[in-house]
Amino acid sequence: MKTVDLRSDTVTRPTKEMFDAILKADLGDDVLGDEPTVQKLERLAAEMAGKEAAVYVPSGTMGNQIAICCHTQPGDVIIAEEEAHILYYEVGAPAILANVITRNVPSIRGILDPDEVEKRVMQRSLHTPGSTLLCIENTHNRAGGTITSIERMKELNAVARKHGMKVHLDGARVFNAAVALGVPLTSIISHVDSVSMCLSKGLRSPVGSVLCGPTEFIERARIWRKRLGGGMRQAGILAACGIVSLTKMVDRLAEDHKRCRTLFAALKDLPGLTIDPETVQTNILIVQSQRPAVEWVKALGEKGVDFFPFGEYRFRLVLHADVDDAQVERAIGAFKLTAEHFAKSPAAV
Ligand code: TLP
Repeated sequence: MKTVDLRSDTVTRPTKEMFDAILKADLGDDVLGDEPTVQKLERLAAEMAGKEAAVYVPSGTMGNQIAICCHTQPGDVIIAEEEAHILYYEVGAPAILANVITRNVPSIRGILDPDEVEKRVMQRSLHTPGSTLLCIENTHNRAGGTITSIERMKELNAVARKHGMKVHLDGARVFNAAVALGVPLTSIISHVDSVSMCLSKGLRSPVGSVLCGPTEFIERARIWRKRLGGGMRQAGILAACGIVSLTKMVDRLAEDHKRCRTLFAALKDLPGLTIDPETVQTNILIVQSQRPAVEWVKALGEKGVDFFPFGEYRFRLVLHADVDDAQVERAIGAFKLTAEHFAKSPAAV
């Protein structure tokens, strides 16, 4: 039986429509600037984001890091939530590529508090570096797919503006936020200067993200992409999938959110597990466990359900298009059996 793969929404396989689009794609050389399918994707992404321009990049990490490089000068300060992907999972790239220092903001459920942000703003002086960029992550991965509201985006933007800072949105899953809130994407993105949006998570593309922003910013981003080795030649093969992602895959994210709620309802009262209901907003469940998370991962893995630990007593379950209702039921069954088994055999102290 097929494994129920709840490790990440990055694991989705391209759809038949994507394979068909690949076969039909007009191709050129994107490094030479004549890739029609990449250009089509970039125009579409910019239009959907309500920004002047967009550049197609191989990954969300590259989109974020290029944005930081373009918005800052070496020695500047960037401010981000303390468990933001940019700080937590990009292997120290802001220090290495943009040569910036970071001020990390603790938060409740991944949602930045404007006052806490403002406390960490530094004015450039003979003695101190200047803060030039605020990074927001919406939805927030490590907090459990939590949404920063439009109102909060507006407030954060106001703090950044007040101090002459730009705002970059790690919008790897910003479509999940828009679908869950039932609002147009632009109502979230209009409060930031740049956004990186992933096509290869819930939107099912095999590869790629789009970085969107003002024309002049995107021209500099293209130079950074080349510098980092992210220039791709007949990238229309991949961009063709990206176009399917943006035109056909957005609305279906609601199904992942619904299945996430189903899983939450079944797991929340199991012995040995707790889930903060306030974090159940999109397609990610963060579960606290009394026993070490690795024990749950191992036990469930033996029953054909895969996921990652997200801390010593914390694990993450991610819903996506390649997990259907029947697989959710199988996962629930496996969790129930494991919880019963663990309840009968107390953890070694
Ligand atoms: N996140 C991955 C892992 O790196 C944790 C995942 O499985 O969720 N921003 C956010 C908020 C992300 O969650 C991710 C990927 C990225 C950026 C980076 O995207 P890629 O993997 O395309 O570089």
